[in-house]
Amino acid sequence: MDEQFRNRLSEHAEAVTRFLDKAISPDEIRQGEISRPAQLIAAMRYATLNGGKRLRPFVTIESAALFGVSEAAAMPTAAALECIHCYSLVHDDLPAMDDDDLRRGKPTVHRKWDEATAILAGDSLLTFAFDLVTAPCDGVDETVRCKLASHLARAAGPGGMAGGQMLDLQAEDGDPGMKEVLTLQSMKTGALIRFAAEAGAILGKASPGEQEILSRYGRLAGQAFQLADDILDVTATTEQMGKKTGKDGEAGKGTLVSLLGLDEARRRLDGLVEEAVAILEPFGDRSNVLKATARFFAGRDS
Ligand code: GRG
Repeated sequence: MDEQFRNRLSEHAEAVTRFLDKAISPDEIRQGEISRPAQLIAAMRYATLNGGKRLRPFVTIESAALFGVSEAAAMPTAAALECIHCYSLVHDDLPAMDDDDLRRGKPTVHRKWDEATAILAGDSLLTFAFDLVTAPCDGVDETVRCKLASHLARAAGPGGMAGGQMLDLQAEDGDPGMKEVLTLQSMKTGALIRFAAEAGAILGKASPGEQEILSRYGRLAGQAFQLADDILDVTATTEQMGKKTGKDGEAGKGTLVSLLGLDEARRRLDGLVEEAVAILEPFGDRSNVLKATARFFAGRDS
């Protein structure tokens, strides 16, 4: 992978971490808050500041940059998205869901503290995300913030990620086919990644046509990300991924790898990346980073 791309990824990731470190702090009481319980804040910090790759915020910051929006103006939305992603991981790891002991190579939140703390940390990250996205921010007017909040809610809620998780749990008892697997994946993992790209266009007040391009790119990038994850689940080690692998097979989960086989899944992944790159062509070289991001999603090894 191109060194310039990796540097850019780590620069944005560090900026997101600095922003979250400040925003989710025991002393950073916001107007209207009464107090911030130490254990809850500690669990929220542990969930967000423990080494995530920050891929979704990266897509938001880079999509926004395509329309001339600064990193500072995109940051609250990017960080909000990361909060929702981290909440979903905390809740996904709970005994009632995937029952995992390891996340990002460290004990999961309910293992480090307890289930109640993990549930409340997840709830708080979800709620806090909407505080971040709607709070006044230089260069982002009220209409834009309202639109971002609405799109984020639809991506994370019953018709998006949470709904996808429900379908995923139900699929364990059934025998889902291609259509079912594609739908649940587009909701469970895809919706947040689609939002990551759409958010840049919303922040940049892009034309409806441009917004549609970013939305389609986000959909394809999300599919590529999930398909790479399914492939890694059967090809990578637990150490490499920082979480238990081989779980899909153990749970009897239908994935594109189990439905298509590894070779066909890899061919499909290449096709998704080609499509994602082609869709950005109207933006020319200005979209090179987003094109590289789609390739990175497909080629990642953790
Ligand atoms: C509990 C409402 C609720 C939703 C859970 C996203 C999700 C839905 C569950 C996670 C299950 C999972 C491992 C899905 C595969 C794709 C995925 C989200 C991988 C982790 O994302 P990365 O690689 O993680 O971006 P880091 O740690 O880098 O942030």
